[in-house]
Amino acid sequence: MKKVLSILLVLVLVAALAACGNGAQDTPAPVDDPTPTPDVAPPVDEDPPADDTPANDGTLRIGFSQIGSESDWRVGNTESVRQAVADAGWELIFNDANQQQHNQIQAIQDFITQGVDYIVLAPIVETGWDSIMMDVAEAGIPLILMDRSIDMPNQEDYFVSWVTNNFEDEGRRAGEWLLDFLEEEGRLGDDINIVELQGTVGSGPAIDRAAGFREIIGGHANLEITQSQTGDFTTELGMQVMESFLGRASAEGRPIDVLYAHNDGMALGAIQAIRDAGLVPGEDIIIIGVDAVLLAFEAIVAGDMNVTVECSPLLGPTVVQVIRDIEAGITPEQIIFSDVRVFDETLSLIFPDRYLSAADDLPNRVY
Ligand code: GYE
Repeated sequence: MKKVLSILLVLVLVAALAACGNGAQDTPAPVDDPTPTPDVAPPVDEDPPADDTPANDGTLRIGFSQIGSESDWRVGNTESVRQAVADAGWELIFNDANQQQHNQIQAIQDFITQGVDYIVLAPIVETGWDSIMMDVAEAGIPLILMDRSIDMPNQEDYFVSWVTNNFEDEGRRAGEWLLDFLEEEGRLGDDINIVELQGTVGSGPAIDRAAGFREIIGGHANLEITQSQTGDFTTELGMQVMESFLGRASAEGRPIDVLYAHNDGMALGAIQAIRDAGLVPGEDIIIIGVDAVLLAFEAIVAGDMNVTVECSPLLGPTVVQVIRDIEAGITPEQIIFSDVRVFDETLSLIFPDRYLSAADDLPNRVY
């Protein structure tokens, strides 16, 4: 059944591309949206087309289902897509799902009803997409997966390309940095208690960042993850959960040596909790974050945080390139990863080939 659907999707795409090639100039209306549909209620659209740009003048209409605005990373990601689509001169139909999967499913349903030309989806969690993905395939709308992963049978048949970062590698790089740092400090043989602030439960980056980190520290029995809980990728929960980690650590008499936070936002919240507990962040507790947001760079330069592993949210231009390729009849790559770089203010001075200086790169930060 799924194979049939995906073959159908491919056929529709081929037909659409062939039709474009046969006189796109004199038939400006998109082939899969030949008639205007004025009576269909549009979803929330914060980015209306310019007055002189009617909806079906040949301009591509891109439906973008975004997770929410839970972190600076996410805000930077939304901005990157908005800017890239605007630069291309296309129309963006944007929906913020407020961290709710059911809102994302509803938004995609609306995109199908509206007959958008492309759908861009940043899926909050990995599972639960089977039925809506089949609807998209049936509607013949190419879907580009951005940022997080999905997990369903034959998933690769349901998106034309996945523009993302390598979350497992990010976890590995965080683990490697910790080993190098402990070695440098002469503590690699000591008992080290690590607490972990996980991302949103069931999300690709939470699953993969946990796995990659464990893969690296797994060979060191003296490095133990003593507490691990989700902070849902938010600064507020990062602070609250760190408070409870600290409470339990002191009740059990097991001081915390390291915090591994799955994003910088949670690390920054945790820094506040550490201060409130009368400890010195970055010294009493080694703090590792992921994302490389501006505030983390400032915290590293100030000595409050030790390292951040970069995960670029600036995926908009790549998404636009994928759409351009499809429009030109070029098959885009199935998975497109960004580079992973690691920024600190200690090891980068000793191993400049492996780590980069946060102070040096601070002026270049755009999110
Ligand atoms: O690390 C976090 C955001 O999915 C990679 O989501 C993204 C993550 C990012 O909320 O800050």
